Amino acid sequence: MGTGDIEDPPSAGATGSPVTRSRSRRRRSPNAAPQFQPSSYQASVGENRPAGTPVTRVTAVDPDEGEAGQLRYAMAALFDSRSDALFAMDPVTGAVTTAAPLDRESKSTHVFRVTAADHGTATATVRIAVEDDNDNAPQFSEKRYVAQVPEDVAPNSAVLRVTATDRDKGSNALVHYSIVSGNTRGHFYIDAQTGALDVVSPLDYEVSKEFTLRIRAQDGGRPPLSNISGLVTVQVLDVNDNAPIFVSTPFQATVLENVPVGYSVIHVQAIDADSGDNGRLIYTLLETGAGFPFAINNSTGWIMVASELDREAVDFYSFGVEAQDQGNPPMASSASVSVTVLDVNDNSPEFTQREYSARLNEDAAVGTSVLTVSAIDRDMEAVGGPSTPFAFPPPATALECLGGSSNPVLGGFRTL
Ligand SMILES: [Ca+2]
Ligand SMILES: [Ca+2]
Ligand SMILES: [Ca+2]
Ligand SMILES: [Ca+2]
Repeated sequence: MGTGDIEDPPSAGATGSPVTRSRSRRRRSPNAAPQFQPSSYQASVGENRPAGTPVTRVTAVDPDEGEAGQLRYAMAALFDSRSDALFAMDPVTGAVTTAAPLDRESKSTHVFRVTAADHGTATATVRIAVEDDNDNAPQFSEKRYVAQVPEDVAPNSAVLRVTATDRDKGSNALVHYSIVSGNTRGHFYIDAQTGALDVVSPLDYEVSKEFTLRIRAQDGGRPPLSNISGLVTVQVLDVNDNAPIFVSTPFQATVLENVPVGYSVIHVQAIDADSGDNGRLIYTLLETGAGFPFAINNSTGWIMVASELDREAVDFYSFGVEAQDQGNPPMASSASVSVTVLDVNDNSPEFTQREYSARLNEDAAVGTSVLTVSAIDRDMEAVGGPSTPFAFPPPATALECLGGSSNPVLGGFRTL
């Protein structure tokens, strides 16, 4: 390299003086085009590096003696013009550097045609691979995953699968899943590799109707990036797994025999822990024949008088009541009900004979028994039955009436 080299670059860089160059080359040796060695380059550089980061250097050899320094390098994107703004080439040294931070996830490979120009032009290709940085966290495929699971689902049944993708590469994009919160009773398990969510212990709609699980997706970068925005809502569906249960059994009631038809005697009630039709109860009476004097409101469980009662005919009823839910299949329970019919004074005493007659000597002594009459009262003593004394309606007569207290009542008469 002499002073001539220092003077030469302007003419080499400009296209305006080909004559001068030709003349000087001819003077030295036969012209030959430069050649790249090698003719193709592979390089790599990390993403996110600052502008000016060295990538590679290309070199062409100019057989023309002493003029290597006059080669001018240039590069142009081969397939995608976006590459041009991201790399720079030193026209003198052939050094390739970044011109801006790179993003592997937008473009992972850049290919250039490079040229070295002197009296001729050499070309080569440079393929630059962008190395991955772990600069992307995994992203879930859904904002919220929703699944519905019947409460009687078998353990280890699949619920759903969450998926998160990571735009990075290799282990930087390898996603592992875990449950962050919401799995309070440990009903759920997530496969760390696949994101498959399973039920692992029995659910009970009557205890928990819904679960909201927060899922973490974490990549395998160093350091790892994670995303805990994954939400899974598991809605538990009711199954008819509870039979109705009667409360405060056995049911016992009393009712006056003269209450009107429609009178409410007793309320029987069962509870069912299920929901909807699975807990909607229909009540029916059991062991009742035609003419049975009680009926039940199917939906409320109120037992009412359905026809007139008569304690003197039947004073005690014992029967069953059933509550059946409307699930599929339905479940039912039964209980016993007893009703005691209470007396009211609804019967008059009745003489056993319509007419009595007796013969009595006119000189009968005072106190002589004359006649015994008898009457029957079908009511109970407490409400005005047989204790009622016999008496003559006024005016008074010469006979005294002796009351009785058993049924039939015997009444005696004697002279006064
Ligand atoms: Ca990346
Ligand atoms: Ca990543
Ligand atoms: Ca039920
Ligand atoms: Ca249930």
